[in-house]
Amino acid sequence: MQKLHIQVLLFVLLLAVSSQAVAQNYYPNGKQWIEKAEALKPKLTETIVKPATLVELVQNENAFQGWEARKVAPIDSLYSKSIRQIKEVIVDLGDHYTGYFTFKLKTIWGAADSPVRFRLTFGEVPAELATPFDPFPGTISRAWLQDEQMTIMNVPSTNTLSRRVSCRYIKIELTGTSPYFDFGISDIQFKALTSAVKQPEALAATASPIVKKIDEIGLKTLKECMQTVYEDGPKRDRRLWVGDMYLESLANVYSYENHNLTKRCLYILAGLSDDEGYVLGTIFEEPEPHPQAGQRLMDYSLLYNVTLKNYLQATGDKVTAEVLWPVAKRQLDIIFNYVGEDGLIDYERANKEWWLFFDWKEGLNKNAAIQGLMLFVLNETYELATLLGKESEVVKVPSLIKTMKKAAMANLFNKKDGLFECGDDQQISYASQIWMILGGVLNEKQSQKALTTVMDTPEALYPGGPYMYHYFIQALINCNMQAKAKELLVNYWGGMVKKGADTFWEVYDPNNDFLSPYNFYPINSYCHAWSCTPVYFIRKYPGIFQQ
Ligand code: RAM
Repeated sequence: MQKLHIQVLLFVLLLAVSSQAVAQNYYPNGKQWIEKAEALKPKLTETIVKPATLVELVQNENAFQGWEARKVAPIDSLYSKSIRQIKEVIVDLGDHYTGYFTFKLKTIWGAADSPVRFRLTFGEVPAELATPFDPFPGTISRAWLQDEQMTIMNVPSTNTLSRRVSCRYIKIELTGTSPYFDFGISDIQFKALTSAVKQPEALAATASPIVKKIDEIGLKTLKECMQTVYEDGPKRDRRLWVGDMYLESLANVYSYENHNLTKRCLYILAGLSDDEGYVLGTIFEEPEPHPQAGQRLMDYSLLYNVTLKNYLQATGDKVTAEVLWPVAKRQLDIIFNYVGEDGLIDYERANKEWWLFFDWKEGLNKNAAIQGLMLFVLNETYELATLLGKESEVVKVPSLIKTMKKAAMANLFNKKDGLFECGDDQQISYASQIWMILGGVLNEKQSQKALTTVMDTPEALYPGGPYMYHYFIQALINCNMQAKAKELLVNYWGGMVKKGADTFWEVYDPNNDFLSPYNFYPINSYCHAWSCTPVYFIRKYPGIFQQ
């Protein structure tokens, strides 16, 4: 009896171990893919930036979030004085950078008989330095905020903060010193990092000044998010998210052309996909590449396929596309699993079992949006299959597209007003129209009507941030509303320019400077990947944006 028990136990153990081994290797080459990605890790370009000015923060109700940084003195006025006298100062790097902060301390008189201590705060925008961080009301980690205590044992010394930061402004506060010696700060340097090397071409001379400015800031935004992966934001979350990568890689094709970075990201996401072969929403690089386990984000998993297709078209690298094709094919199972015979997505179940993101927008019903996005992905994946000569592996896709379109029209489209509506309260949102248009459900005229009507419907839920604005502009272009696309791009991103953006923001609602998905606007990211896409539009469609 005892022996049997042990045998059963051993068998169960063996089963657990082997199923785990299987679980970790949904794709037999998963481990090699991670190695491949690691081999593609770019060496970052370093630029040393030396600040030229000191600023002060001035309250101004017309400035973004109520604060403006006003130049007060050249940097030498800091270097020539005692920091014990100054106590607190704000240094301006002159632009937004991502990297490492170094400064020197020099003795003025006496011998350092104690450590000295600073509080350093790094801000992407002025209000970040003017708003008290505590008591912290945010819903994500307080530690994202870039305030650091630095204790220095020796003067004179050269000191580098070990944390990589992302900022334009640096507040230096002296919080601990001794009365028995005096010292000053000198030689502040910021080592800026990026994997964007190429100098993108200049725009046509006919491009308007505001379009040029938007392009310039978009390029800057993308450049800083391009590190050893496409990060979402160099301040926060400093990691690869599929949706951000999708838009960054689009912009990259028309600017920095660092295709190896896209390749690396595609490999790493594939290698770190979950035990069922689904690409997870986000992964981390350190201390070693690992996924955020369980982060199933449906729209992002599906956009992996589109990124792969675009990568193939931009590079002609069939080898990579063929290697990763099984991953794309597997993502289609997400669609097959949630779409019923009738061609409609089981939204309730999808929404329960996955995170459907689409936008930071309170109350958005994503039923129509996910139906549209699935159609978009089916079309794009079928195109990928065609480019690879693999249509035979996805034979059911063309008919599924037809059924899903029909179902969308029959169940989610209100013929009377020409709009897609969803949810118990027949919610009307921009997101629903946009994604159905991108999914190819409406013809040109119907699309124009849907977009025009939704823009004339004050109660319609409008896009919550730049990520959805990207798809909005693409939808306008797809249905030939070129002038409107340009107007929207200029108004929306130009709105950030007018409010003083050095890089484009994660969150921007022209009606509310203080909006934050995390209940604390200073923790928003002000250099954010998904906000770089004007670069893509302006450069891909010069006829629309550069004339
Ligand atoms: C946030 C990040 C990122 C986005 C996800 C869904 O944490 O800002 O950009 O892709 O959410």
